[in-house]
Amino acid sequence: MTIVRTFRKSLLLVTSLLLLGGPMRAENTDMTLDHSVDGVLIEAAWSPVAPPGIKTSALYLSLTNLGCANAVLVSVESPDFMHAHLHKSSMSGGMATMEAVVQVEVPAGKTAVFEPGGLHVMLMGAKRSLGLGETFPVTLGFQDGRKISVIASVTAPGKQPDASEHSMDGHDHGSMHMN
Ligand SMILES: [Cu+2]
Repeated sequence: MTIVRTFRKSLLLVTSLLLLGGPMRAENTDMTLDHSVDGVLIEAAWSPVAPPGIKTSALYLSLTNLGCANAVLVSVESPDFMHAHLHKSSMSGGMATMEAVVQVEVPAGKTAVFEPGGLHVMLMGAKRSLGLGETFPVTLGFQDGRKISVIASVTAPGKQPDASEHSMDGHDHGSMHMN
């Protein structure tokens, strides 16, 4: 990667994503959760339901870059939350920590997976309570100015839509990544 990184120190991390997936995925039939615009495919945007009264939640998804150049995710926003930030969780010495991430670079042909224990979008200041099964819009902003909007589903705690008993969440091609 040739991009010069200027935020090496401090808590801010510039993350170059390595890929958890193998070959590019087959076309997905789940129209309610997938969105492909300008060569970026967002799949399975999901957010575990927050406990009553809690206005902070996390958003997970997978982002596949179908284009020929790096896709660099720099912002996330939702009309249902005051703030949304890119974060990365990790374990160090048995302690879970979380850091802000300035941007997420996804090389051409690769998939970045946002999942519990790793990359996620921190959603803060919910403007309404979002119950199980509800959805909310999220817009992803890229360095080149592209904006991609997707609909995220509120799922049972810790559950990806894939793992849900909900029939509309019909991923059946084994796209979950096991650690
Ligand atoms: Cu976080």
